[in-house]
Amino acid sequence: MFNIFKRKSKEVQSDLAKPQENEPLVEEKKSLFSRFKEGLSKTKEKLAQTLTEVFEVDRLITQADLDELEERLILSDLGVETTFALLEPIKRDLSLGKNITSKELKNRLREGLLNLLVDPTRPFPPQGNPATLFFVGVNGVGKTTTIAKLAKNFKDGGYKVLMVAGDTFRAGAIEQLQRWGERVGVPVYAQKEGADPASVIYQGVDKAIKEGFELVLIDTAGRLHTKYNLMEELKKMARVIEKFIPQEGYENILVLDANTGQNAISQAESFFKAIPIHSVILTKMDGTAKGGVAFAISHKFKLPIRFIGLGEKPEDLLPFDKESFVKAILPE
Ligand SMILES: Nc1nc2c(ncn2[C@@H]2O[C@H](COP(=O)(O)OP(=O)(O)OP(=O)(O)O)[C@@H](O)[C@H]2O)c(=O)[nH]1
Ligand SMILES: [Mg+2]
Repeated sequence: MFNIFKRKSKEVQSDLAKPQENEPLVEEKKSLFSRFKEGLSKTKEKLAQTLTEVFEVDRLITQADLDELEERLILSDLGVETTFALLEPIKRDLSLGKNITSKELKNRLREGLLNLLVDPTRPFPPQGNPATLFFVGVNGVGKTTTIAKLAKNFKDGGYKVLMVAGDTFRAGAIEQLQRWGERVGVPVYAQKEGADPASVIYQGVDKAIKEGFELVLIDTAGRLHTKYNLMEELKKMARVIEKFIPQEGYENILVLDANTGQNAISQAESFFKAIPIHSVILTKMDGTAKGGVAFAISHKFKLPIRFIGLGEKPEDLLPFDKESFVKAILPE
């Protein structure tokens, strides 16, 4: 089990104000790297196609190489803005007449890619009683599955966990969460379909406080980020949490499906406008070649990526580790 899921004693918890405490251990990094490598093979293939031509033999690179690389990185879901940010210093050096070999370019790209990924500034889970995680995102991105996976892992790590069925909109959503609850052995607070989600959250968090739950995971209905009313509803739900839990105690997590590539950017933009977003979970990284979107999201919105989903089972949710991630998707 990963360190991040293990319950810390109260003394350690208060010592744990530093986010570095969440850093994976050395042996965890090794295991993350091999899981990432396996799960991210499609993204790697796509990037490899982009990069091998430049890296195949060690030689001096030219302006034309960089132009070609730029075009390909943009297409590999890094997007325009992020690609420019990545290549700008390299282009500048080349235009100043510096010699850059393809080996050096590879090292600089690795460094540059690492720098695009923003480090968390807050510990995880957040320092709340209960620590409260609020999951938002468009339809079908994997919110409910991700909550269940986290519930299982944190429960196994010794936390007292409650899931709250804040999706009262989609038919079958409450039952879906309840089924997961039974499967992973974590209780679910739910009301009836059609109930006001803000009131479900109110009651759910209230129950968690009264009954000493340490971690609350709140599910919400998938919503099209372009629908005004749905985003207003989300604001109301977020305000309920703000009332109960101090700022350092909750985290609003945007769940994004990596398959959506650059569309994930416009989703993030809309959710960001509605409520504060503290971090991102990228799901379905297993089936896609678009994993490069991780760089675009993290860089553009200055958001840390907390976990990535590499499959449908609870053990397929992995803590994000940027060194392992970059190493796994770059050609050797
Ligand atoms: N391959 C793969 N499938 C995933 C992953 N995460 C979720 N899924 C699948 O994606 C589908 C949708 O997942 P849900 O958790 O229901 O998504 P949701 O965001 O809650 O959907 P709505 O509540 O309808 O908005 C399910 O079939 C999940 O099994 C992942 O990391 N990899
Ligand atoms: Mg759902």
